Amino acid sequence: MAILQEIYDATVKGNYKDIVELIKKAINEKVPLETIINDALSKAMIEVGDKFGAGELYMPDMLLAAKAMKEAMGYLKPLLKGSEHIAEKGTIVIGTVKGDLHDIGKNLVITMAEGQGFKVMDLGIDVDYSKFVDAIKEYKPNIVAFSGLLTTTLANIPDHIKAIEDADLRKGLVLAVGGAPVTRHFADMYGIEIYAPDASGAAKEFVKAVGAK
Ligand code: B1M
Repeated sequence: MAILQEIYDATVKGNYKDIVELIKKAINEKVPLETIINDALSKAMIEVGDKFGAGELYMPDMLLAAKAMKEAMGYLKPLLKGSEHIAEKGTIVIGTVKGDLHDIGKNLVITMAEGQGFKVMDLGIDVDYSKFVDAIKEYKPNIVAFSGLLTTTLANIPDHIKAIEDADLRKGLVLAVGGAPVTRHFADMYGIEIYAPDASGAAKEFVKAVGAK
């Protein structure tokens, strides 16, 4: 579909000024919102990452692409929110792991989870272990979700879990993890109940975990 290619190209080029108009055009052409996110925006970010990894794009390019993605998500978020009549399914505490500043995927997970009726407490990026512990005490969530994009800082996951265990808060809590380098195997290694490769998959797993429909 030509419009999806246009959105893809605009994201790769970091053309944040035109991105919303292109998305409006796609919506007019009846392209489903999830197709716009998964097949154009997210795939474009993968290409940006690959080109960065190969030395064909630089940090400012990656920042511009992220800005385009954020503009796009800012417009799409209200449209993705579910009906206000959805019953509240539970509470999720989410954050990007310590040392990691990536938040676009996490924010997408939040949007999808809210769309499914969850109350989501967003702790932001580079979240210290103690912040998760404090948030669990304060909000008493059903699920605690970690987002991580860097292989290096995902190595902090066991310390995040240890902090929760040391505070005697692990029992009854469902843990979730996701992010580009994360796999089911990684989640299993640390006894993390939920792994999902993308935001809609994560929202579905959250619903299953609280036993709701
Ligand atoms: Co960075 N970065 N980055 N970056 N960046 C990656 C991740 C990288 C793969 C690029 C590359 O080199 N090929 C690489 C990591 C390599 C690795 O460790 N494996 C990398 C690097 C190296 C870095 C720096 C170290 C670069 C440097 O300084 N030399 C630096 C790190 C800074 C830090 O965090 N301390 C850095 C910085 C940045 C920017 C600030 C420029 C920017 C982030 C802006 C922001 O987030 N506000 C940025 C970007 C944009 C990227 C890429 C290009 C795109 C990430 C993105 O937003 N994707 C990325 C390349 C890539 O991932 N292939 C890259 C779109 C988003 C929708 O996808 O976040 O994967 P994603 O989320 C998905 C799923 O993963 C899942 O759902 C989402 C989709 O539905 N998901 C979950 C995410 N969280 C979940 C939680 C769940 C479930 C699912 O809970 C259960």
